[in-house]
Amino acid sequence: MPVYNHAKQVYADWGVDTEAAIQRALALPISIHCWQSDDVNGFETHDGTTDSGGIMATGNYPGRSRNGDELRQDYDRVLSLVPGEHRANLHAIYAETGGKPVGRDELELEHFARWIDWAASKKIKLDFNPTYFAHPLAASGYTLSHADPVIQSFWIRHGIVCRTIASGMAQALGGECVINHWIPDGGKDATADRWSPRKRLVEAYDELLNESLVGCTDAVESKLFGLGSEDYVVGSFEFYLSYALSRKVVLCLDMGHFHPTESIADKLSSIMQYQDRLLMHTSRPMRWDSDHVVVYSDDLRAVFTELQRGDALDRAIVALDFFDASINRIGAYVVGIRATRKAILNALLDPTLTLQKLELEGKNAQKLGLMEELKTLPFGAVWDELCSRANVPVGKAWISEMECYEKEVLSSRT
Ligand SMILES: [Mn+2]
Repeated sequence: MPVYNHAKQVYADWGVDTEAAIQRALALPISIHCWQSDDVNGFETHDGTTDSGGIMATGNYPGRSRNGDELRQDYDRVLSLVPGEHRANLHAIYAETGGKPVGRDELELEHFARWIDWAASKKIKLDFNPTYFAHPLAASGYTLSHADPVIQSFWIRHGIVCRTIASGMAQALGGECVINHWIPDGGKDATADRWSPRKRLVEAYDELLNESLVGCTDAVESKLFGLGSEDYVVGSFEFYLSYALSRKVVLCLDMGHFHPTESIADKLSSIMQYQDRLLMHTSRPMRWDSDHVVVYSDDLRAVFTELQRGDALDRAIVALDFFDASINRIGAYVVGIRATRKAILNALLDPTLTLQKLELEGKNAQKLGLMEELKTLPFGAVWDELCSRANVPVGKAWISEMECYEKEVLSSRT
């Protein structure tokens, strides 16, 4: 392609190999969350509560998936529109129990048999998440840190069965299954005891993570605040940073779980001095943890550029976490996944050594100048080439495919 050949030459003049960048960008797995397809509803028969533990998908655009078959149908279409290596990320509430109510603390691998069969047929791996929210026993706002040992132990048992399921998924599909633990626990206002819940949370995790399971990679995810936990979140950043370091589990950073002006990118070179791996949830907060669809923003580029500059891309586990119920959900997926892959490619095209050398030599105007020029290099041509090689639509061509799918499939879901 002449446009790509020109771009390849332009980057070569900067000392950047576009061929190597395309190959590496395609190979880095992105774990696609299942919950954008159905607005975090899940397949359980709820007994009364729709409380979702401080997260909320707003909007009522038609066409959300209503069962496993529809969700997998959505996955299939999405996977045909996005380039590169992918994984599928499930929550426990996406168990398929054949209509039989099964307690969260009684879930078994067999309830995910259809997911495993599907993943095997697609040659993709599964990741997993316990669902510590949207449940009557989470209605108080506390789960693993609950003061009532009966409720706390229910959630510990849920964590344990989920780890067993994750290990089973890993063994069935090969490789590892990353299981991410996020809890909504916290207080709305003027919390008088911020100590006891955190002490109980340490004890709960120590119990549920006690056993080492084949293929099960545990991660823990912090948060700043949630709906109903504005004043106090038990699992804060400091809590989990310390927990992950002392217990040797993976830390998860969600781009929506920090102060709006806080740079997640700047944390990476600190945390990764001590942590081998890091789970990144790409999300887009708008004024708060709003979980907007990820776009190709400065924040997203900064995260992946920072990982590349530290030669740490291979130590990052990349997963998506957003949900917008107000737009076509296939479109939401494709925009977020392609934006994340673009940011990975952009990072791999960074002339890191050149920039770092100028900085070391004190040539900071030259460095700033190059960084500005970098912004208008023909990145789009390299991105199009990546899509073309992955046999997915180039440029905006995916939009008409989304529209076809809406007409043929989504419009009949009423
Ligand atoms: Mn997250």
